[in-house]
Amino acid sequence: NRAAPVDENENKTVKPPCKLEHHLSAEIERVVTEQVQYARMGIGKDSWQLFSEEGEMKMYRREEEVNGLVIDPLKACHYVKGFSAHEMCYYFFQPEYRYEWEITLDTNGMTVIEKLSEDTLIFHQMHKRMWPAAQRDAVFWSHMREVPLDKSDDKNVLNCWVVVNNSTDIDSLPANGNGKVVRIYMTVCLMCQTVVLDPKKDKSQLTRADIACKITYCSVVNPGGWAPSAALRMIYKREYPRFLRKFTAYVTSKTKGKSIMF
Ligand code: 16C
Repeated sequence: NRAAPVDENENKTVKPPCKLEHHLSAEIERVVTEQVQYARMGIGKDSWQLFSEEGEMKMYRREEEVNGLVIDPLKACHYVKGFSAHEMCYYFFQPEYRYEWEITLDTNGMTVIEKLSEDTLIFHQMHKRMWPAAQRDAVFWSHMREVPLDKSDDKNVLNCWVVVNNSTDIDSLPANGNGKVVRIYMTVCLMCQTVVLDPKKDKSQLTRADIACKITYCSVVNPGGWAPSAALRMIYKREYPRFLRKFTAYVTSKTKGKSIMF
């Protein structure tokens, strides 16, 4: 005589097989939409200053400060043959690869705090100290998804993937909790498009020689507390190019000889 099982999803607007919502769903939807729009704008007519150029890789910044702290927004564009948008985003998102390419992490500096869904994780990261500033840490959600193509996309673009990393607060890890480590606040967006180099070929015939990845990486990092402006600008001018050069070489080596993950 037991009562019929209660359908917990009965009154939810989103029902299986759609993804169930979690407490960050609405924020993620809003930030991802904004970030994709912003990445799609490219360099446009805004006043971006080119600060680094190495072959196809170009990096731009705008000098900005908030309460005396350097937060210079960055936009980087790159184009690399031989791997897909999904592959580039996959290696950037998945935690098991992070120590192999992320050089700003302190020893054992990365922890997955929570898995909200297959495509959304919450990370805590402890970064290397940049003397004489205090050590920094970050808590952020990271979300990966395929983005529908847009009419502004080139006609040789096959698909588009994005990873957005955005700072968030969690009660168990309060900012500046131990008085030594300062919390940084960031919004990072890696948007990638798979470009088909031979339009005559069907998708099933494509090899690594027939594809390229068009990359847009945007970031704004607020140092959260005092850090010497000149040194910080010198460091990011060196570290962002190093990151994108090293990370794309890493994706090339990880995907070599494997079937393409579209
Ligand atoms: O997007 C990237 N990585 C993602 C996965 O880890 C994620 C993390 C972004 C955080 C980047 C800020 C880390 C600053 C830590 C302090 C600097 C240590 C320098 C050590 C040098 C060996 O989205 C790739 C990120 C590539 C970052 C390039 C460096 C940017 C410096 C920005 C300065 C921030 C303020 C630091 C104040 C002391």
